[in-house]
Amino acid sequence: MGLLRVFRAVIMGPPGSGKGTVSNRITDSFGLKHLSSGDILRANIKAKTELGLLMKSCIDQGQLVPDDVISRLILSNLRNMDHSSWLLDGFPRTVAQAESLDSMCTVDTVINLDVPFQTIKERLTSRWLHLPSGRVYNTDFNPPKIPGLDDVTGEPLIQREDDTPETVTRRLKAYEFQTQPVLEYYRSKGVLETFSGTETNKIWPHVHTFLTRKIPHVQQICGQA
Ligand code: G5P
Ligand code: MG
Repeated sequence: MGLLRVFRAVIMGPPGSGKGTVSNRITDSFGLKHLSSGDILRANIKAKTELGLLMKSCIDQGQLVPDDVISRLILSNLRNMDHSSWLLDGFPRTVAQAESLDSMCTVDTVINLDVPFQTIKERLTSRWLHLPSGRVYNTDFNPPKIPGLDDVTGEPLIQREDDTPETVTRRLKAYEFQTQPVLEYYRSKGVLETFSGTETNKIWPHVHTFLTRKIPHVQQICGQA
């Protein structure tokens, strides 16, 4: 089949649009490695690292953490995955972050989940999370088999401190003013693919079809190079 190049994708969308849920399905179906900036930050908070302690109040208040801190953290993680295909979730979230990612590598595709804000507000207050793996549940949409426990490990689930209604509103504002310009940035580079809807189960088949076409295509082009 010739040489296979790695495939690099970013998944974007407002808080609660389903980035984590769709990422889990993409990694299951296509074997990309999943790197979530929010999961990494929460792991640092849980482990009480210096970085985690510094960032906790920002995150709890629904504000973005500083660009230089998060860019350094994510880029150093990506350097360790140099030879793997990956899916980046939650980064970049500002144009400055997108530029720092560009200075290291070219992104093949940006999947943009376009979900109305009202739908999001309803979802986030019923979210439960398995912190070590990043698996997400929802008491209405995909409840765990046993309430409060992770399906795979049986370990306890937690609720995020930034999922209160006031903080969700602040996170949506940060998205509107700081992250939406990143969509323009990628649109102008011709790599943005938008999927609109109010239900992940309806959005997912379109993402799956798109990636099925896209991933072999990248590999084919490089096989010929
Ligand atoms: P995060 O962790 O990146 P957000 O705010 O971008 O957080 P979040 O909340 O993790 O995004 P998501 O991943 O888009 O949302 O969505 P999800 O978890 O899959 O789904 C949300 C809920 O809805 C779940 O309970 C799920 O089961 C349910 N659900 C999914 N689909 C459906 C459906 O069809 N129907 C229903 N009813 N339910 C559904 O970032 C957190 C913080 O970290 C900092 C910031 O402070 C940020 O606020 N941070 C950064 N700061 C600066 N720069 C960066 N790059 C940063 N990255 C993180
Ligand atoms: Mg998430």
